Amino acid sequence: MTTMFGNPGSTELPMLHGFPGDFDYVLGLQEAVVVGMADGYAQASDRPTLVNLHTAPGVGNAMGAIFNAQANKSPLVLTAGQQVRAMITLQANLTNRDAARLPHPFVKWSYEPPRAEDVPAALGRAVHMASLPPRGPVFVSVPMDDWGAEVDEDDARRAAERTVTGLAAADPAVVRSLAERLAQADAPALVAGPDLDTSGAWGAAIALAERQRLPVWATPAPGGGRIGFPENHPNFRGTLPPAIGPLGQMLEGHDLVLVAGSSVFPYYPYIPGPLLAQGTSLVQLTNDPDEAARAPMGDAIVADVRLTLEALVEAVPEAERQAPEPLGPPEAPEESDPLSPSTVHAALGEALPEDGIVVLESPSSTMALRNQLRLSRPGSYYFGAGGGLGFGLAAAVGVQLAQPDRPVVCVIGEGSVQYAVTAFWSAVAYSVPVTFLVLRNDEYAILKWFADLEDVSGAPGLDLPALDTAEIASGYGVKAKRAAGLEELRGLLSEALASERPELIEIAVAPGMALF
Ligand SMILES: Cc1ncc(C[n+]2csc(CCOP(=O)(O)OP(=O)(O)O)c2C)c(N)n1
Repeated sequence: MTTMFGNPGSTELPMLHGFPGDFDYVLGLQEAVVVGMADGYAQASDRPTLVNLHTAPGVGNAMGAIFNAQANKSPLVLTAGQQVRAMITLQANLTNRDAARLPHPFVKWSYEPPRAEDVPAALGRAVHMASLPPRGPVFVSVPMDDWGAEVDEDDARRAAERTVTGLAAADPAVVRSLAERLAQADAPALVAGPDLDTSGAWGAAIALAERQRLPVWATPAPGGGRIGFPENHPNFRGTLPPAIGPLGQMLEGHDLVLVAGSSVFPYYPYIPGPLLAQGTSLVQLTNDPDEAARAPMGDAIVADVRLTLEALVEAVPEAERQAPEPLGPPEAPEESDPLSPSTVHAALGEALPEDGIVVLESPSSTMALRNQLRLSRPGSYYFGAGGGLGFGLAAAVGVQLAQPDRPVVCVIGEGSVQYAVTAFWSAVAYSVPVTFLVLRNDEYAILKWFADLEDVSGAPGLDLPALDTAEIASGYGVKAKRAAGLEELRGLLSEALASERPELIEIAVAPGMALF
C-alpha cells in the first residue's frame, strides 16, 4: 500500500506523525467520501487500500459507504483512532465505546488489538483478511497512545513481509462434469458477472463463449458493479433484467445457464414469477461461499473464477451449435427538448475513447447508458453494487487516481451528486482530471418510477427544483459549464476528456425513466 485516504481528528494525529515520504495522503472532507474514494481506488488498482477515519463519529459517517464497499467486494483496510487506553474505561470524550462492533455487519473482520504491541500484527492480519476471497472491508481500531509504544521490530517486519494467497481452482472432477454438462446441453448460455472483471477472467470468458458458442448476458445492471464481458462482442446479448419473473423469462429456452462471477441474482424490485423456466438448470461459479450458499436455485462451485474458467475452456470441445444472434447497434435515441438521457449517453459513447472508464450513478438512466455504450475493455465500468448513493462521485476520484492514464467520466444525477459533494474538493486539491457529466432533471426520477410500481401516489419529496450543481461545483474549484444543447455538449465533452483538470458539464435532461 502506498496511499492512505483519510479525514483526521485529534485521535488520528499520532498515526500521521512522521508520515512516510513514500506514502501519499488523500484528504476527503467527509468520511463517506473518504471511503467512497478508497473503494474506487481499491477496485481500479486491484490492491488493498488503507483508510483512516476519526473514531466513532467518523466511522458512523462512513457507514453507508462501507455498506457499498462490502457489496463491491472492495479490499479496504479501514482504521480509526481511539481514545488513549487509560481513558477508554472511564469513557472520556471521543471514546469509541464498542469499537469492534460499530462497523458490523458491513466488514469481514473487526478488531481492537488488546495491547499496543499487537497493532502491527493486527494490521497485517487486516490486509490479508481484506484481500482473501471474497474480498471486502475490514476494520482496526487503534488507541491513540499505541503509536508511541515500543514494538519488537523483527516481529513487526515479519508480519509486514508475509504473503498470503487465496486463489484456488475448482476440483478437476467438478470441472470435467461441468464441461460435459455444457457440451451435452442443447442451448446453454453464459451470464457474466462483476467478478470476471475483478479476477481478470475476460479472456477466459471470451474463449469459453466462442468455443461453446454461448450467448452471453450481463448480470442485472443495478447489482452488477462491474462488466465482465465485452459488450461489442457478437455473442453478447444484453443485460439481464433485475427482477425474478422477467429474469427467469429472459433465460427461457436455455437448458443450462452458467453464471460466472455473480450472485444469483442481484434482484430488485420484487416482480415475482418462476425463478427459472421449466427445463432451465443453472450452475453458479463464484469465489464467495456466501453467494453460493444463498442462491435460491441451481448448483454452485466455489472457486476462483478465472482459474476455473481457464480449466473449463481446456475441458470443453468446440461446439457445433449455431452462433448466437448478434445484438445489433444501440437503438437511436429520439430527438427531444430537453434532451433524453439516451441522447446524452449516445453523445458520450461517441466522445469516449476506447480506454475510457465510466463510473455511473444516474439511477433513472442506468439501463439507457448500458444500452447505448457497449463498454468493451476490462476495468471500464464501476457502479455501486450496494445501491447506496454517494459511491459514484467519490469513487470516480479514486478510480482516476488509480488509473491516471485512462480518461474517467462520472455520469451522475444531480440528486446523487449531493451525497458525496465534497469529493469535488479532493478532485481539485489533487488535480484529478475526472469529467463529471451531471444529468439534471429537477427530480428523483427513479423514485417516481418506483412510486408507480409500488402503487404509491402523492409521495412528498420527489422534486429537486433549483439545484444548481454547476454553481456548487464551481465553489469547490471545479471548472463547470452548463451545456445548452447537443452540439455544445459534444464540444464540452471532448474538451473535458482531453483536460488535465477536473471539469463538470451539467446538461438538462427530460424527466422520467430512460431504458434504451
Ligand atoms: C444513501 C441513499 N439515500 C437514498 C437513496 C434512495 N434513492 C435512490 S435513487 C434516488 C434519487 C437519485 O436522484 P438523481 O441522482 O437525481 O437521479 P434520477 O433518479 O433523477 O435519475 C434516491 C434518493 C439511496 N439509494 N441511497
